[in-house]
This record gives sequence, structure tokens and C-alpha cells, in this order.
Amino acid sequence: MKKNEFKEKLQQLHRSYEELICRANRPLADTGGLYRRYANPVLTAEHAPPIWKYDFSYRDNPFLLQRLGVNAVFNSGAIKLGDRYCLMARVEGWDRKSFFAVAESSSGVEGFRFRDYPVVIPELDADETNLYDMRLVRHEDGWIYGLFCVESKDPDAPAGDTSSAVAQGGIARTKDLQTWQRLRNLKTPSPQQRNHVLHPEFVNGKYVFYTRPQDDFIQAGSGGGIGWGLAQSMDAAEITAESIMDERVYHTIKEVKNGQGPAPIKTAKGWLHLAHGVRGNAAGLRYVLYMFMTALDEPWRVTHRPGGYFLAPEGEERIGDVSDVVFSNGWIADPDGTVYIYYGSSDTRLHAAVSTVEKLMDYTMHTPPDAGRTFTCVQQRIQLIQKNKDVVNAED
Ligand code: M1P
Repeated sequence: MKKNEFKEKLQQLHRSYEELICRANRPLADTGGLYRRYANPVLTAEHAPPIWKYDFSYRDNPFLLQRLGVNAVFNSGAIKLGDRYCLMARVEGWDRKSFFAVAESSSGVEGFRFRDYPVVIPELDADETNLYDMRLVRHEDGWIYGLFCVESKDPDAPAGDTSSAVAQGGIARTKDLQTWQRLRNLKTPSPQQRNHVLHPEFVNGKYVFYTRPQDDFIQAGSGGGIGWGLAQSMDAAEITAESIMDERVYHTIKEVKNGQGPAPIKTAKGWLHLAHGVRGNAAGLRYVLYMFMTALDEPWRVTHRPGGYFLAPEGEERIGDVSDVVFSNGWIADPDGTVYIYYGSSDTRLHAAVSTVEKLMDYTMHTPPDAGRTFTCVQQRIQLIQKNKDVVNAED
């Protein structure tokens, strides 16, 4: 390629990138009045800046090729800093390794732009191979915590097994999302830990963790469910008694596994939780989002458990590196009650859906629970139909 051509191609790259970042987003039709999806994902692999991927030197890269490609940008922590909506995205390189990077926007649904550099999380040891799915929690102790999965090769895997892995609960803290202090991994009675989340407030002077005990990297095995436990400190966070607060249940959306999403949102009636539930089918695993509410004073005690899913993959969301998956580890509740729900689809891209605290409370507190089996589900639906007939007759 001639130097002129090279320069023109590089300028075009920058122009296309700016067009993408500045592209307006528009809300789609209301989903049953509960939330609004948006037409475009808020982050994709293309949102990774050209400076992260190309070598801009004509001498070293005369064909202007990508040297460090980005495969996907998805599951993202979320927090508001001042008036900026900040996402801590999971960015996955062509080499399959994930890392974290902060993208900011002033609107929450469009214009997300990555900071110049990805985030450096200090390493505890060189066996840590892959870090991902960070929850961002502003705790009342004054720190912003990042809770993330730390994946390493299973040291006990038999020779020749190059896939078995161990997941541990990573913790780091910051004041600005830029400089991170790494803390010891969360210690629990479970051999594997992922989807651990910190509750934003102390309870009786202790830190409260939501956990997801597992005895295998992929399968919940004899464990699973959303657990909880108390820790004295964050410097060496340890849970000695881990209990299940939201278990896996046969023939539900969370039959195979489940996990807490972001830290819960406080409301006047209780804590609103968003979680993911996984079930198996002939095509593999299907990940959907669901909600529940817990008591204000005992955030591990579930008070409301709407049946079924809250958000399931739709359209292009269904297709990607790991298809039929929606996963959320970030949401932001604004002071006016607007809630921005960020969810990854099929381990490929990140979307926003917008709702309000009021609607989410209504949904969580008044949607009937899973009735358990066909017979009782039919009874539940007949009750609703009958009630509606009565209402219609009374209003005629
Ligand atoms: O591939 C789907 C999801 O699988 C894992 O979720 P879980 O912890 O419930 O098994 C995570 O790797 C998640 O990032 C991913 O989206």
C-alpha cells in the first residue's frame, strides 16, 4: 500500500469509529410496559478504539492490519460517577482473554466511548489466566469495589486435560475506576466461586456477600443457587457460613444454575435483585434474566419471587459466540427513579433496557410466583381470566 493510501485508510478508520460512537440510539416499542429495549447495542467489538487494535506505523504495518483484534464486548458492570454513566465492560481479545475497560456516556443509552487505556487490575499470581464479569458496588464504607471472576487452569487436571478450570471470587477497590487496589480473593467453603457480589450496605457492622457456590467450573454439581454470607473485613474477606437464599429448581428458568446480577437496588419496600437463570435444552444452555425482592433489614431473605423470566434473548440477541444468552452484571438507578439495565447478549455485545424503580417494584411484588407444575399453572391462569371477567362485567 502506498503511503498516501495508508494515510487515507487510517483517516477513514477514525471517521467510521467516530460515526459509530456518535450514532444516536432510539427506544424500541415498550415490552409489556415494563422496560424499553434500544435499537442498537450500546457497546460492541467495533466500539473498541482503533488505537487499541491497529499499529499506526506505516513502516511497521504497511497493510494497516489489526495487530491486537477485539472479538467481543459484553457483560458489563455499571456505576454513575458525577453525571457520567460508566460501564466496566468485559472486552475479549482475539486471543480469548478477557480484560476490563471503562466506557463513559452522558446519556446512558448512547455515545459510550472507551477511555484511552484498558483497566490494569494488579495480579495476585501468574496462574490467573482470565478475569471477567465485574460487578461495581459503591459501598457505604466509601470505596467502589469491583467483584469479578478469576479463572485459572485446574492444577489437579489430569495430564492432557487442557480445559478444566477453577473460578475464584476476585476483589479490587478504587475511588475513580482508574487506579485499583487488589485484595485477596473471597474465601468461602465452596471450591469454586463466581457471580459473587457485595451488598452496598453493612448489616450489623458486617459486609454481606451474595455468592454462587459450585463444585465444578461449568456445572453447579451438588452446589449452586444464589448464596449469601457475612464477612468481617474486605482486606481478607472470608465467609465461613454460606447459605442458599435462591435455589435452583427443577423445570424452571433456573434449573441448571443461577447467579446474582448487579448489587441490588434499595427501595422503600425492599431490595430489588436482578439475576440470571440457566436451563438446559437440546441446543445447549439458555440464559435469561429474572428478578426477586428481599427484606430491607435482612437482604438475604426473599420476600417476593415473580415466576418466569424478566428478560429473555430476542432477535439478534439470540446469536453470538455463546448463543441464547442474556447476562447482566450492571444497572444504574438514577435519583429520578429511571433504571438503566445493561445486559450482554450471547457473549458478544452489550445492550441497554430502560425502566423505572416503580415499575420494577410493581412487577416484582405483584407478578405471581412460579406455580410449579402444569395443573397449578392452569389454575393460576384460570384465576386471572376469572378475575378479568368479573372486572369487565362489573364495569359494564
Ligand atoms: O456463557 C454464558 C455465561 O457463562 C458464565 O455464566 P455462569 O457464571 O452463570 O456460568 C459466565 O462466563 C458469563 O460471563 C457468560 O456470559
